[in-house]
Amino acid sequence: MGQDYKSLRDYGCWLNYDPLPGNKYLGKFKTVSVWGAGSLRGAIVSELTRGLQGLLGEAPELLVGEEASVVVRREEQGNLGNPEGFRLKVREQQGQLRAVISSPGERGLLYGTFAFLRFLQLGEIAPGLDLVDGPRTGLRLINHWDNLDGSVERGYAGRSIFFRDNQLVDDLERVRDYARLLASVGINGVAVNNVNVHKEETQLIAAKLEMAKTLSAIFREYGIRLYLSINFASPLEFGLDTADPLEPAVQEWWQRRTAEVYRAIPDLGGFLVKADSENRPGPFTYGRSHAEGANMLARAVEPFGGVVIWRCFVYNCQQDWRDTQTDRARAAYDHFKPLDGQFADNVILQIKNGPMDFQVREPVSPLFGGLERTNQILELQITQEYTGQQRHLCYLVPQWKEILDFDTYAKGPGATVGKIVSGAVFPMRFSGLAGVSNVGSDPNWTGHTLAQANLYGYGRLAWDPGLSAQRITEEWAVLTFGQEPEVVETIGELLLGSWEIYENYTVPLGIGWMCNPGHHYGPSPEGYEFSRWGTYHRADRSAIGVDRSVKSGTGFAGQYHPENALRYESPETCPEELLLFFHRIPYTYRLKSGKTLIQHIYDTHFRGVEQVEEMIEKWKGLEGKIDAATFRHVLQRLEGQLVDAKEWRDVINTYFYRLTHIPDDQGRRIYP
Ligand code: GCV
Repeated sequence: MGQDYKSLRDYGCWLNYDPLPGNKYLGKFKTVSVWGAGSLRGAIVSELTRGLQGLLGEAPELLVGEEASVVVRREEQGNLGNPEGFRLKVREQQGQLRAVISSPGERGLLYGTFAFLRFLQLGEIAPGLDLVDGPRTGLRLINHWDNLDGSVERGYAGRSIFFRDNQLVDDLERVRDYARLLASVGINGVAVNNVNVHKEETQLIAAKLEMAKTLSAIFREYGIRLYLSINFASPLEFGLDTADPLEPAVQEWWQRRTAEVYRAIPDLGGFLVKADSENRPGPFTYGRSHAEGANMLARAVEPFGGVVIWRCFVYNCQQDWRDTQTDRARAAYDHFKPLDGQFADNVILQIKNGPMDFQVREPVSPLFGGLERTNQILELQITQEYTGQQRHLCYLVPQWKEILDFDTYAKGPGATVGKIVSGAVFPMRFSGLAGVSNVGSDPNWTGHTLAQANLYGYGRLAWDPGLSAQRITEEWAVLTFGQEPEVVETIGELLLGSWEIYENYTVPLGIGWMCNPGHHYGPSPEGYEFSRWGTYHRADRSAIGVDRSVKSGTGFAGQYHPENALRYESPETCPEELLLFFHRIPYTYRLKSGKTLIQHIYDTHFRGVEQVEEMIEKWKGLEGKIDAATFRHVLQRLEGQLVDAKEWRDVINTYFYRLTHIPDDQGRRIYP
């Protein structure tokens, strides 16, 4: 593909800087000066130039003095403290607006610059504005599952933007554009290679280190640190006969290799590790604990200020479906809770939001609130593996908000996940979020243009988990499509309703996993029922669901603090959207709505399809009001979504009808 696509609107995402209509800022902000921004000066100056030129029609003049109408300057003083935070002050002086963006750190200046341009587009720059803002979290990371051959595991937007044929792509300019997008929402770290690290990828810390170095230099221009996923058993690939973390030769090997890596990339964030997980090697092979494994690596990166990010996605992926005692949901907590307090202080546990694997609905992982003495970050999946693969519109910010707002009761009421990952509940050296990237080489980055909102929303929530879904959505819609209220409102409605709609026509009440094995697209009610992955719903003709209560089930509910444990323990108090996650329920059970369980399943599936039809009508109302190519592209995706939603509806309804022989009380069409 040539470079032409770069001029496409959708390539610009939320940084297109279209001219502001009827502009109250016209003739303002014609001069800028930038002080003390160090290595980020280039990015800041270029952003202000691009932004102001685009929005106000005139490139600002760069001044050296402090007389400019936009001043960006380093300021040690003040109430900020956080070098990633900033203060944005706007005054009126002799009829002229003057904006001062200050921060004790270079990154803070960059984030303040992006915020200034954002507020301009939202119309919120006004005399008297005095805003102090800063990230609530320290680590705001993106994880790529990109392989060196250019494929992307669970990627739905083309090929890798970094790698091709085991080399870097030719177009590194695109990586720079990507770094800019990420920095605009405050991302400060990127792991560029897949957590499933194979032979070729291992070379990123050896023969192919130069590739990592090149990428790190580009990201550095935007204040983003590079992280590398590593294979725990790497020493085996370099001639050692063991990867035992307690073996001195292994420790030395890692120390030497790590020193080499840091010689090339002195500000490398650190290593990301998937160990003893889905057939990846780990310390269990040597009878060692995960603390022993992680701490060995932590000692290697420690002299360089690096961290080890250790994933908690550890479970038995060779389970026998006949075994009803083992419960995958329990696994992460059972493995890691006993190790709380044993990890080095530069080890960070990365915990998926739920106990299973990014299903459309899961309870929050009980490790949040369970781990009190361990650095931890929340892993979210921006790429829509189980949520429509960027062919369906499924805006995940409302889901992430529910997760972040979930009260763990770890220290009485108020210990939400958002506060835990902000380091506000337990003292932690490191905290934050990691999101699995939804980006690829497609011209619009994310396959579905509206999936850009998930990337934007992830960044904004990682910056401040307290932001509302409403606010984030409105920001994204204005920045991407302009201020026209009807457009902003319609897009907001479409996005904010889409997760629930997706849930309606796919899997009900927290049951999960009714998708096709392997690629995970489309319905297959028993696709994961007799497999090794620990993913069972155990539907028979009278009931469905897994009893995870303490009293009569697997005991998973007991992994939560008592307030939640008690709520989940009984079907009467369990939140209904999670009913089948925690309980085995007869189809004739009456939900709070008065409907039977089976009728609820039928109704939500019929309703879900109608809702997709309504989305299409709403979208059609935008014709002529937004970019024509974007309009057509999204319409096409929505039409495809409708076809697939009908497939989901019919397969799921038929499956349950055939099992139960209970007819739909509305007499709608179900295939016998
Ligand atoms: C990177 C799920 C996905 C895998 C992924 C894994 C993980 O199982 O299907 O593709 O592997 O999660 O998070 O490690």
